[in-house]
Amino acid sequence: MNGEVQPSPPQSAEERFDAVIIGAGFAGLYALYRLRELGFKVRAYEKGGDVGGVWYWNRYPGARCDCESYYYSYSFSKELQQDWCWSQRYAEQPEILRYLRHVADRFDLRRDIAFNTTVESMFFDDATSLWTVTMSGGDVVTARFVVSAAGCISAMQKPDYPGLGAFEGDLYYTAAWPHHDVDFSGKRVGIIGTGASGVQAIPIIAARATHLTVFQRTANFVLPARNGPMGAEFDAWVKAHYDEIRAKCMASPGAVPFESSHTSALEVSAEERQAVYARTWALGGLRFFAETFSDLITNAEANETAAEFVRAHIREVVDDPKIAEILIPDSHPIATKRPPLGDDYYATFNRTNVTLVDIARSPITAFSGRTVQTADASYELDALVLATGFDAMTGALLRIDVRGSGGLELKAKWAQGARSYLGLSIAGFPNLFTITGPFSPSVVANMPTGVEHHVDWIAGCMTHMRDRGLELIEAEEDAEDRWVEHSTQVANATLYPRTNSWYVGANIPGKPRRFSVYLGGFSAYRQHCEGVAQKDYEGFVLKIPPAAAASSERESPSIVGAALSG
Ligand code: N01
Repeated sequence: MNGEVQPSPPQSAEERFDAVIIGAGFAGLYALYRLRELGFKVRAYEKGGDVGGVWYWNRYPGARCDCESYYYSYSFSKELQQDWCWSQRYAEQPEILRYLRHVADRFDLRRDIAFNTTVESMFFDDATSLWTVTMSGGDVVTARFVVSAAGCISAMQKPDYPGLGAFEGDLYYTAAWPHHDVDFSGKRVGIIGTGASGVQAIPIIAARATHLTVFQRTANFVLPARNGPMGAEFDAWVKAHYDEIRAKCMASPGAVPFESSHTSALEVSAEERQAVYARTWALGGLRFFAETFSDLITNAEANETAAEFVRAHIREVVDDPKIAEILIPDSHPIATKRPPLGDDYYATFNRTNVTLVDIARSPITAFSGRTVQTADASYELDALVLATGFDAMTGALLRIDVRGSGGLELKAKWAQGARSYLGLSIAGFPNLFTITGPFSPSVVANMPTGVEHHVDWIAGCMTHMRDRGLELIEAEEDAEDRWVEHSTQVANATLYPRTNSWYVGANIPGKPRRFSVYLGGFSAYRQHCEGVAQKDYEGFVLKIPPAAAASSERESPSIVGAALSG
């Protein structure tokens, strides 16, 4: 059952669905489960040979979650959460993939997923209010709704190095890692990229390879994960307290069961501050931000106190002061680039078989044979690993030819940057829902929790429409403008937008700079979405089918749910 290539369901030409789901990762699987449970006819299309999404593709050495698995997991089935046992606090990629395969089998989801199938284009027909969706291989289906579960950090970005093709050694991308074991023993390996993926891979590859050369463009603040076995006692405690844990996630800004701090880093003494940082540093993970001080992301001076704590740690751990200085981040406030979690990351640079190359100072200029040439040196390598990131937030959807009402191209709509109402819907693209889309809390909230919330909201909306005979929903342009404006104001009150990061699209040449994550907090966002639904989908237009509308004597074609529900 867990083979790489799964059989796809048989398909007749132009089959009609209530909803097509793009992707079968965390989001797509839950969307399929929930919508099917509500009686909708649904099919998911998945590019990969199995379920898993990013956890299917990102199987590089050391790949693991940077949230603890007991809350980076589904909550929709109490039986599932009681039955499943995580072996580690931060599960490794193979275990997360096993979990998602288990979910697919347990809820019999595979029969409605077409694997090895990429959605290539989708066109909305104004006359019928249906989407026509075309797949790689030429299959075409129609659907009332399309639910994009294509992911926020899933569209791999290949660096635009001219001449990379001239490298004759083995080339690997962390985000498209081979499905067989890669043996680095006896090899001279290079790695470009020191974001979350590189930081996880570097200590593991260093321990296996003859030599590892790390090409670093920007030094990152790396926090300790403090991974360890889950342990029977902790597992039992979690399972006895799951309701509280999930409730805490729902009520928290980051959808995580942390205790949010309400204290400024500047209102306590230096000693007290140091003690708070040391306590959360010892606990590990992203508690270093959530449970320390409330203004680390809004006040540059407060932020600097946390940054200095990490810099001191780097100086302490790294033996060679010159190497430590290259590793010390000074280009951005801490946390304005997603801080990677890594155990043993800095200590890895004390190994005699690891070389750190500062390519900000001496950029890579050429590749030839087995040589990577920088401005002032050359490096002989048998293999090169690219951990160079993703076209985040918009890349996955923009790689599909999406055309909405009146033939509007999504590429044109987002030419100056993403726009969305609530991260759930895009004006001009009726009946298209995006799970954790731009301007939702998406990547700053614990993903499975965010995904479940979005899917439940979408499922509620689709049920509302079905119950009232409504066949079209579209975000109003005004509502979208106001939401983007509000989200941008919230973001601009923080330090995030100033940093060149994938959050603002700065890693993609030519991408319009836009910070498109809602930073008002998951809990507040959730309440806002519920309010919108309760006010009969405020900010959306919901319509009966055009044919029914034509025969109706109603004055306004823009019939919101309230008008029909009475
Ligand atoms: O990608 P990144 P990632 N020449 O964009 C460098 C999530 N994630 O795959 O900073 C040289 O963060 C780039 O340098 P710079 C997580 O949210 C989660 O590591 O642009 N270098 C940077 O060092 C994460 O934040 C987990 O100067 C180039 C690196 O490549 C997100 O995915 C695990 C370059 C890219 O870092 C992305 O992480 C892994 C070039 N041309 C990832 N282009 C979990 O644990 C790029 N770089 C859940």
